[in-house]
Amino acid sequence: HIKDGCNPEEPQELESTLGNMNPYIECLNPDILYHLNLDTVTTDFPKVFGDVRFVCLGGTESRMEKFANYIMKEIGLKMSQSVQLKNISAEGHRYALYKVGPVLCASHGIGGPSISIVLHELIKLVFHAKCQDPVFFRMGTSGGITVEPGTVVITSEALDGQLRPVHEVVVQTQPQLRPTTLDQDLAKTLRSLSNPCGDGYDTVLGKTLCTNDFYEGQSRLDGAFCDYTPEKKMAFLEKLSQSGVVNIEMESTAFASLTSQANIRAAVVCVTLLNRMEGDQIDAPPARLKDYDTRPQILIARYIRKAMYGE
Ligand code: R2B
Ligand code: URA
Repeated sequence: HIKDGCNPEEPQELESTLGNMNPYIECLNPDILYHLNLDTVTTDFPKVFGDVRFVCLGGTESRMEKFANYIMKEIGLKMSQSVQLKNISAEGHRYALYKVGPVLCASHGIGGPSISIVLHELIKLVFHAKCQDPVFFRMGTSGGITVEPGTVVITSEALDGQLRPVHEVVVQTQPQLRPTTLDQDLAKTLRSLSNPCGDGYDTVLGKTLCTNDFYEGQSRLDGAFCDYTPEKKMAFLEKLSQSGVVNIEMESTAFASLTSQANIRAAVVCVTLLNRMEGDQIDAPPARLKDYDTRPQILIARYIRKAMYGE
């Protein structure tokens, strides 16, 4: 459909597909995405980032660099031998950002505050670039509840430390409870791309508990402090299991609430490093942890290849 007054010879101006964006962004010239070391005057966002369709986040810089190299091969993108993938945000010294054709790969650090900062800036990035219906993924690690270590969990619902399906943001002293909606169709599609016989590990859909701490927040007995008993710890983990919680991590509520606020389809895919019913310390050998780390990446790469090439 061509709008009145448009010249069909000229490329159509695309609009951002995002919703509910901050109206004051339009007044910023430049808009400085401080932690990504980007700004809208020195970088032409629609030109550089306009083709982005998938935004993949993971905790560490090294995981995201590995994923960027892996997805480059998976989608058959070749870069000339002298050109290496470049961390676009290196000078910001906070997060890593790589662009591989339509796939943007970013690190998010640990916890809600860290992922929330990079998500504000990534959402503004795809907004300024006028990306069309970008899909966001978080690929991470987690502690499993009853499931075998190495199981891949696709989050059906993200719950906060009080088991509420919300992300609490304190704005001008007032706690705001933002819903942690995730795209259920996307989660099911991802699940359908697992291969229970061939993969050699399970991929399940289930609820994820998101905490603000790795130790007491996740009912561990191995933090610097602990004022509950082993029995209380187990009672809490049992309660989680009975509520349908399959894993525990630290970013899903912020990730789900920020993406859903902008009407962005999003999914959380985390591998479990241990079964919390059996212990607290992560003692799997490095080679096994490395293998676990690739599992969410493999599933997300299958999704991206299918979306790009139908295979
Ligand atoms: C999983 O692993 C990290 C803590 O070790 C944290 O970022 C998370 O969600
Ligand atoms: N990440 C977490 O947040 N918890 C775990 O137990 C393992 C990884």
